Amino acid sequence: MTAQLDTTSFLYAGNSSYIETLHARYLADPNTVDASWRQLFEALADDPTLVQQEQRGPSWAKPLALLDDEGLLGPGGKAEKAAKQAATSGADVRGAALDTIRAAMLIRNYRIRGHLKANLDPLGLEPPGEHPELEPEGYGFTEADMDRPIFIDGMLGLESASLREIMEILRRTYCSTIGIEYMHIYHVDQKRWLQERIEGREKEVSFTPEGKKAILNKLSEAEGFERFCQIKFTTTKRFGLEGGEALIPGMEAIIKTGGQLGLKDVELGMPHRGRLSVLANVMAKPFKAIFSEFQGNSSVTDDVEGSGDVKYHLGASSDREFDGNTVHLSLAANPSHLEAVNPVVNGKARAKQAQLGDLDRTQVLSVILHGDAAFAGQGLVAECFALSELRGYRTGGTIHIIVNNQIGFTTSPKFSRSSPYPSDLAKAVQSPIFHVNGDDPEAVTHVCKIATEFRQTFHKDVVIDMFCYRRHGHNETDEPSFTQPLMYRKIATHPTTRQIYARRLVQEGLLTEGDVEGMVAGFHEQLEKEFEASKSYKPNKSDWLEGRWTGFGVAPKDDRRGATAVPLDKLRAVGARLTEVPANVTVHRTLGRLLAAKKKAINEDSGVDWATGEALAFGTLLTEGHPVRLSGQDSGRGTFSHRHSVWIDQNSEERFMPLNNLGAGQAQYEVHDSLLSEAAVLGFEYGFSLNEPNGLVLWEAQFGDFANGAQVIIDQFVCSGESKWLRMSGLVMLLPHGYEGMGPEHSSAKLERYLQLCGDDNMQVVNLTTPAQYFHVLRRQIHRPFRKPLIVMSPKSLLKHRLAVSTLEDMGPGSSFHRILSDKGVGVDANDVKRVILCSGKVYYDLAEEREKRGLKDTHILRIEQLYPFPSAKLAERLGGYGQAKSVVWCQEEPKNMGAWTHVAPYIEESLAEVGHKVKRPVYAGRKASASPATGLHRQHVAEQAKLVDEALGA
Ligand SMILES: Cc1ncc(C[n+]2csc(CCOP(=O)(O)OP(=O)(O)O)c2C)c(N)n1
Ligand SMILES: [Mg+2]
Repeated sequence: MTAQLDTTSFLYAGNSSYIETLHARYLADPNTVDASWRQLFEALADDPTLVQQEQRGPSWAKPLALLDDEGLLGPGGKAEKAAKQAATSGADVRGAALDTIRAAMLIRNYRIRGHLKANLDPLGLEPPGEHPELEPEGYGFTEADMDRPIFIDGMLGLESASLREIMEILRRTYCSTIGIEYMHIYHVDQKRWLQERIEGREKEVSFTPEGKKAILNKLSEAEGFERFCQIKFTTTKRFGLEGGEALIPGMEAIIKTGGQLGLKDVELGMPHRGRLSVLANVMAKPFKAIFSEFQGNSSVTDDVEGSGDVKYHLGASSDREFDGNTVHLSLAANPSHLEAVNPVVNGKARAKQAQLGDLDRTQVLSVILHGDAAFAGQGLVAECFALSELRGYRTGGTIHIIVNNQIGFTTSPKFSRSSPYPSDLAKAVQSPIFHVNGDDPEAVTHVCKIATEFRQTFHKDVVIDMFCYRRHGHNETDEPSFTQPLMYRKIATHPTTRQIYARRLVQEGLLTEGDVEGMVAGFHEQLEKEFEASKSYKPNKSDWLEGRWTGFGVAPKDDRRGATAVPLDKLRAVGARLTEVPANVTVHRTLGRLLAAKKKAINEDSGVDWATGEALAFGTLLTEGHPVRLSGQDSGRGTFSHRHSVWIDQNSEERFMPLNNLGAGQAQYEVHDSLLSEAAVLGFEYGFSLNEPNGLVLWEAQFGDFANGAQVIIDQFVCSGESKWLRMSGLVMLLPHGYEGMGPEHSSAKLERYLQLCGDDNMQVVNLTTPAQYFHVLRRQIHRPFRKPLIVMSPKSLLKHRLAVSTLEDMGPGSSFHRILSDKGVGVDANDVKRVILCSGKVYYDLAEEREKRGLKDTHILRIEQLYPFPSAKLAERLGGYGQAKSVVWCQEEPKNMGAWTHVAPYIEESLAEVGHKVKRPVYAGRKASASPATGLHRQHVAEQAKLVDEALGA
């Protein structure tokens, strides 16, 4: 289970921050890095871009240097050049310069606003309007000027051209069935690249006869598949693609072009619309398998458990080959919640890139499909754009395709978005946006190709906004004319994309009517055969636990401790590396003192604190070859200034990560201060964990209550993904929790919510009290042959509590995680115990300290460290040991309607019953039910806390 990543390879992308640290050190002084690294850095000296790429920030930096990218003004500018040329040939100098300036302005305005006049809507509901900035007259040109050559100095790929030709090229390039928005990009090189790719005399969309036939063929499949389903499964919802079939040849173009440009893997995410068509016609899922599912059969083999999901949510994977290039496609399973899968897909892509050593991120691409209404409305779209350029989360650019059918369920765009296009948010990260008319499949295929080339060249997000329509209602049984009667009257008589394109190819003389009909009939015949075969179809394998998941299995029913103990000398060695400041790093004075204290604690084994327990867990996993990735707001230092896993040199601000300096052969530690988002970051880490079972992946909330901003990821993926889609995840969520008088918003991580989500052995929820328990629970995530998400109520004040410390022995040989902890060496003989207090988390220390103060000897405290799966049998055994106890109390800090009370009470009753205890049920000691999790008044907090401790101790 300790599959080794090739983390020693220089090109292992997960090493990026490690490489970066080393590279920075090398630049400062080549002798400070190992000889093998030195050689590599020397070899890279000619092309240091790979290293720099990983170091650079987002691409919006320094825009001012890039103004006047047309080079129109000033000495050497186009205007001056035109004037000089005119002077040498004796022409009108002023007129020539003016012509050039006016033509350049005209060209520039087409580049900026040409899309407004483009023919994008297949239904033509709102014909493109006129715009003075796009008419030559607006620049003082008249009909008489049309044929005079104008010097344009390379614009449109031409030295000079007549106004007639300029207009012809501009209209074709910017106002045809393609409308491009890219002039919001600051980078001249990216704009130039696009201009050179699309502008000019021979840059029109053009396909070979084979290319055209392939497009028609794909359209015939897309249309034929939907029609066939409509006939055979008339009343079944499938959220068909009808009206947007050009998506299918478009996606083919992305995979094919990508394959030519080094792509090996595509991580796909998409909503309901057209999903079945994509599965069949892009991912090559057998039609008979799909038809079998339509008949109500399961998509997995009988031996697989799980609650299952509807067919338009399931994931899939396959290999496609184009021109000898094989590309692996993986479609993420997704919930109904539109756009929620986006960060998951990106996290999956990032993990794959790390595994392939895809440092420039051209081998793995995420492609995400969207509906127009969802893309404009869902906040996760904006969050993912915000992630897209950040060092810890970038994936080298996502290709977004909006299937813009100009409607969302029953809502028209004018009611569902405030921006002109659904794609406008993409401008924030300077993505080029290709609007395209879905009834021109050649144009769609063309922009998909360009978008892929752009992404592979510049490694940033690209958006394709395919205008189309939805032929039926929201689903096939829904009536659209209640709400959009005019649109649907138009659609009723509108020919299909395939019909339009077939007619075009017949008119071009490429095909006969007979050829076209043959294509349709041939495909229909194939589907009939598949339909017959579907009746007896049985899936022969479930794509569960394949690839990197090979060797994992269903979780056993035992205590699942895992082998988490670590030899003492190993703990000391890792501890020494973690507290040793290299001579060339100047740490902050306070940190220096802290490290010295930690060093002493480890050397003398005088009690390691929470952060050290965590660092030892991470460090030992890393040295065992398991990468660790932690992300969250301010996670590098830690919100409570406790983690310090990145040391910032006080003179240079260079970053030093002790966990990446443990020794040769270690795996990579990544810690990322995330952007200030919860949903996208949690989704990203969840996605990462889906593709990296051998790494420890953690997301940390700043305070636990902020996690509800990511509720959709928790509900739809973390807690139910395995059951719905047979996808395991070992993701850890760290949620600071505890009542410390900080007010309503920073006290509760809403433990009750997680406990309420528990069922079917879906995840683990813990509320721990010692660093050693934390150490083991983290290591346990990796050292067992299955994966389950782990929800940790992580501490705040316990981070520095004098009693919340552990010894190295607690982590050393023979030690392990305990689901229940009892007091050591406290009180009297078990038979004399009168009161058993059960609790979980930080309140234990309040209870224990007060018990000591009061000298209570007959009160025993049991800590339920793991709340789910609940350790019922173990608790029964423990309670049975206190047969003389007169009361059993559940004590919690949280109000009665929160915390663990309603979760634990029935379990405790069952355990008491099981051992025939004379106490039948636990007594509650805690805050009364309340609307807000905690009081904002400190004095009241203190009084409430004292009262609940008092009640628990039975004063
Ligand atoms: C987060 C979320 N809210 C609401 C819904 C319900 N819903 C399903 S489809 C849909 C309309 C989607 O419109 P659009 O994104 O344009 O996709 P289309 O169906 O037109 O392809 C809505 C509101 C949902 N699935 N997810
Ligand atoms: Mg829509």
